[in-house]
Amino acid sequence: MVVHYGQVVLGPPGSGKTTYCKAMANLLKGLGRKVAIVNLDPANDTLPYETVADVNELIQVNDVMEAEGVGPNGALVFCMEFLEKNLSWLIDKITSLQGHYFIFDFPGQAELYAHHTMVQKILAALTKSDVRLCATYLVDSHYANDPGKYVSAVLLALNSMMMMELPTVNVLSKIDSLEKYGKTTMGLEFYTDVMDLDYLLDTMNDYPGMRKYLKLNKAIADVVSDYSLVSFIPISIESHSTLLNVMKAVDRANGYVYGSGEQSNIQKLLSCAVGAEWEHERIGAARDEFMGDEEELSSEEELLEMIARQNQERL
Ligand SMILES: Nc1nc2c(ncn2[C@@H]2O[C@H](COP(=O)(O)OP(=O)(O)OP(=O)(O)O)[C@@H](O)[C@H]2O)c(=O)[nH]1
Ligand SMILES: [Mg+2]
Repeated sequence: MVVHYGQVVLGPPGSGKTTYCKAMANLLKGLGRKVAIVNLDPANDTLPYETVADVNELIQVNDVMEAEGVGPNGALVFCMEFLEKNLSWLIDKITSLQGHYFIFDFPGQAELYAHHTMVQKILAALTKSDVRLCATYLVDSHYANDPGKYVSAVLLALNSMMMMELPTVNVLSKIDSLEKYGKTTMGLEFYTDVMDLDYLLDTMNDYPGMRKYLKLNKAIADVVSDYSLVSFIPISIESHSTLLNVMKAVDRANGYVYGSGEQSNIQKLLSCAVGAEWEHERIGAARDEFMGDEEELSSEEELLEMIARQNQERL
């Protein structure tokens, strides 16, 4: 059976999933990959990208609302259940394409993931059909401006990792607008590396209404710290360097770096495989570009050209 590679893009409503799908697809296409986007969010009526499959071809939220007399959320759940029952539609579309890298745009509603199992079943069916997947879980970086929201967003990311049972790359999205909401209490790496959350809890007393939830937040923070699984890569769709960091992490997580034959340079392959990268490489671009740091930018254009050249040579 032919092996396919791809990523499923998850995260709360408005976290930037659809925008990321388009930006990541454009970046990968620029680097010479054959990219196919699949929209599995029935609520996405106008799409900014071209798809090879769109769940709206199978079922539409408005039709369900009318026929079943339910609201938009009920209709969304119905649509995803319908998709789960008609998975051959999706699998046929995927397996009919050769040599494509897939990006799946998913809905954000938490109840689909917390109270239902259809998304897990859809992902399990794709995995069974030899689609090697990584989940890219997006969290809006403006949560970093509010300790309570940040702690709950980290918990949601952890929950997604546990529920989806896929290798996951967590992403702090819209890092370019982080400081629009005011200076964060800690430096960027505190939020990307999910450092000692007790420091954040101490600052919660300064937020009106948060004091009474301190015990709850402490319990949540302890769960997150005990698992010690969540960390984030900061991105902005305006910055190729930050998207490249996510690409590298996802390529490692879903095995693309080992199986695609794209990385012709053995040194690059090894460094990608063992995760050897400096702290500056991972979050430095975001910090330098968007957090007012004055260090010089690395030449992202040169890097992009080098990868594109490698792909050209391989073809
Ligand atoms: N400043 C900034 N805005 C962004 C970025 N990425 C996405 N956005 C904006 O965030 C808003 C939500 O983006 P979407 O891509 O629709 O988010 P989504 O997660 O697909 O939303 P739902 O499908 O409703 O769950 C849009 O206004 C985007 O333009 C980014 O990197 N920087
Ligand atoms: Mg969307």
